[in-house]
Amino acid sequence: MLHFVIVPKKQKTDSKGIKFSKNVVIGIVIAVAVASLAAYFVINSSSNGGVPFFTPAKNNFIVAKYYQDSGYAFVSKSTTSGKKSPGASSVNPAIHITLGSVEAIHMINEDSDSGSKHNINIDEFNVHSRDLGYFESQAITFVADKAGTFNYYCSIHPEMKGSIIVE
Ligand SMILES: [Cu+2]
Repeated sequence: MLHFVIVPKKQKTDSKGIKFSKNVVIGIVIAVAVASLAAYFVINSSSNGGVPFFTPAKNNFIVAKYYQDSGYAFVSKSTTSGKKSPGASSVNPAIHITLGSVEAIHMINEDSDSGSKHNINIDEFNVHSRDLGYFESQAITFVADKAGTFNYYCSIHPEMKGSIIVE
């Protein structure tokens, strides 16, 4: 991205005009370049549909685990207060999302027991994480622009899957 500043000759002779010193002009050129670069990255930070968004995303934390008795599973990491019960309700939880909202899926692999890698995918929203090793995490932001019930899943372990309900 190049920015050319053309200073007309008139301006130099016009004593009423605002004169900028060379350093100020260079400063403005740099500021404009930085601002356009920042805008470029903000607009390109959208992950599905190329729709730019500027609102903070709602966070959804999900953890990949392995249980001796039940095998591989996604577990929700609720940020709301309440009892920490590792009951069946928190395994492969249904994620409820408001239509049109900006959502961030934070996936964390806390599977130290099997040592397997895990990933998370939501095909309809073009969400595909890397294969994450133990204690690796990845956050993926998307716009929930379709209503309905969709699956999130780990492509390595078919039993790791749950519903995303957008309404
Ligand atoms: Cu997995």
